[in-house]
Amino acid sequence: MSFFKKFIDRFSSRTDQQAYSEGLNRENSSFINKLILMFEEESEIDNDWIERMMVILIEADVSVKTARKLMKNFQKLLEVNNITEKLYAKDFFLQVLNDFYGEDVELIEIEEGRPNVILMVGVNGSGKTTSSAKLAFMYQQQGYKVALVAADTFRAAAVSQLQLWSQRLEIPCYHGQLNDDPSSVLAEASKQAIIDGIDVLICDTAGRLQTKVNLMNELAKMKRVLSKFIDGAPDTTYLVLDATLGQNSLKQAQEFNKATEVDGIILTKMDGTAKGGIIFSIIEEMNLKVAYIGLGEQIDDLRVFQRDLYFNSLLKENVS
Ligand SMILES: Nc1nc2c(ncn2[C@@H]2O[C@H](COP(=O)(O)OP(=O)(O)O)[C@@H](O)[C@H]2O)c(=O)[nH]1
Ligand SMILES: [Mg+2]
Repeated sequence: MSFFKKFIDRFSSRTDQQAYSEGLNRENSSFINKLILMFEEESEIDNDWIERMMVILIEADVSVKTARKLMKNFQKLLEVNNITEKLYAKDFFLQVLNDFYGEDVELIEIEEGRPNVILMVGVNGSGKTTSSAKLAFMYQQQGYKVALVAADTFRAAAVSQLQLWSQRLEIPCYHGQLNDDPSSVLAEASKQAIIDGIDVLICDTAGRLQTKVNLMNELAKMKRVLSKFIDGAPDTTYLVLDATLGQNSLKQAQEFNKATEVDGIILTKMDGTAKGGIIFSIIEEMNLKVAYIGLGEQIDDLRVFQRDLYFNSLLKENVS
């Protein structure tokens, strides 16, 4: 058994709950710890406390508008339920977060008999290539035949990075030459995926910062080409965002969201931030939900976003 296989076996037994607990930042300064401490104070809720809660939320990248809304909903719920003590308020706060977030995003169902195409978009460094490999691993674990496409043709390293992952996972990696038109790489890959009987085709793209019109045209062309060879493709488009960039990642997200139809967010590097409130702003500002979160650099550190697990991890001291 190869080193990598052994390594995968070791990690793949981790539950989502464990991955969340290990991955989310729990240092003293973290959003999570501050929130937990707020509910441990043995006194009644007053305006000062509500304001401190607001500050914690805003510091954690929740936008001012969203933080206000959350706290307003929270106060209403406390009033209705006659709760005045901080010690008893935690579960109600959890309920407010859950209600505000709403249902989790629906993941695509893999259709048999054709390549189901996932398109990854987002700026350079956000974690597209790594998340493509992690998604490939996830689908492979479910028994699907998976292939990767290196449609980032602007950096030589981008292809080799994806090839390395595909070798480790022992799956095909379709690629072109440096500076090829990404759409032509996608066209060739689509044809090959059909020949190879691929179930899930994950397309890693470049994240060049460009003008809105160029970005829009490039993404539209990629989608057009995919749908030309595979009916209904891309089945889903994920926008990959780096959680450590906070409100800046929100600005990038808005650019992509305007440029093309995005179905969900992959929020990476949640292990590297003491924050996490960006999730609420993404919903409020863009009406998009988080499909997956990245909780580290290992192959199984991408997990389906589950609001219950996430919010519980925010407010419960020891979830592991
Ligand atoms: N800690 C951590 N690092 C990540 C995560 N996702 C990606 N990275 C790292 O972020 C860097 C950029 O990732 P990459 O996939 O190359 O980004 P791309 O330019 O969008 O393709 C790499 O060093 C990755 O290992 C994550 O969830 N957690
Ligand atoms: Mg990349």
